This record gives sequence, C-alpha cells and structure tokens, in this order.
Amino acid sequence: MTLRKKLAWLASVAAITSLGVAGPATATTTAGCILTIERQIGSDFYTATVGCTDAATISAFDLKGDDEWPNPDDFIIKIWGSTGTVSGDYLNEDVGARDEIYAKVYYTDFGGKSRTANTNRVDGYFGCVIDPVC
Ligand SMILES: [Ca+2]
Ligand SMILES: [Ca+2]
Repeated sequence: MTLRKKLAWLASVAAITSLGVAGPATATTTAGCILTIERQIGSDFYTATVGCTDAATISAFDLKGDDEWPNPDDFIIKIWGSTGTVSGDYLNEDVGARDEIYAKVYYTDFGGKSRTANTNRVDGYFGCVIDPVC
C-alpha cells in the first residue's frame, strides 16, 4: 500500500468511525405559544385561548390579523389573561375572504422574566353576520 493509498484508507476509516459514533440528533425543546379559537355553540362568538410552554403567568394577548406585505397586520383586540370571548365580526379581518388570526402573548416565564411571543396562526372564515363569505 502506497502512502497515498494508506492515507485514503485512513480517511475512509475515520469517516466511517465518525459516522458510527455520531448519535441521533439531539432534540431541542423550543418554547412556544399556541392559540386556539373555538366557536361558542349557537352564536357568532368565539373563545380565544393562548398557552405557552414556558409561561408561569400570562398577563394578556393581542389578537392580530395576518396580512401579506405591504399591508401591516391588523390589531383586533387585547384580551387580559389567557382566555376571552370575541365576536366573529372582530375576527373577520378580511371581509369577503379567509381570515388569518394569530396572537402576540405577554407573559412571565418561570424565571420571572417578562416575555412576548407570537403564536401559531388560526385560519378561518369568521363574522358570518356581516360577511357572506364565512
Ligand atoms: Ca389577513
Ligand atoms: Ca373574512
């Protein structure tokens, strides 16, 4: 075996060895906040609730309507605490089209730090009273 071949062989062994000792990808826990919006039976009102994995207390959240650039996102309403009732008309941020709702959550984490985080987006057709597309 020439020196060049030995080096190539060593390199391939090293590559195989490093593959062999490489463990599975470590799972990283990402703190996050989730928004749910549920229709109250027999009405056009909805219960909006947020929860965050790293929140000790949730002081408030802003419901917002996601809009594409260049339009800024719509501010809908501020709700104190982690849950509240909202009219479907408020959630109807795009009249005649689908609505894209998310929340900006204000909370304190388990270390006592004040934090804000955006939630997932809940898409739907809200506001059947004034919007024929719902
Ligand atoms: Ca929108
Ligand atoms: Ca709409």
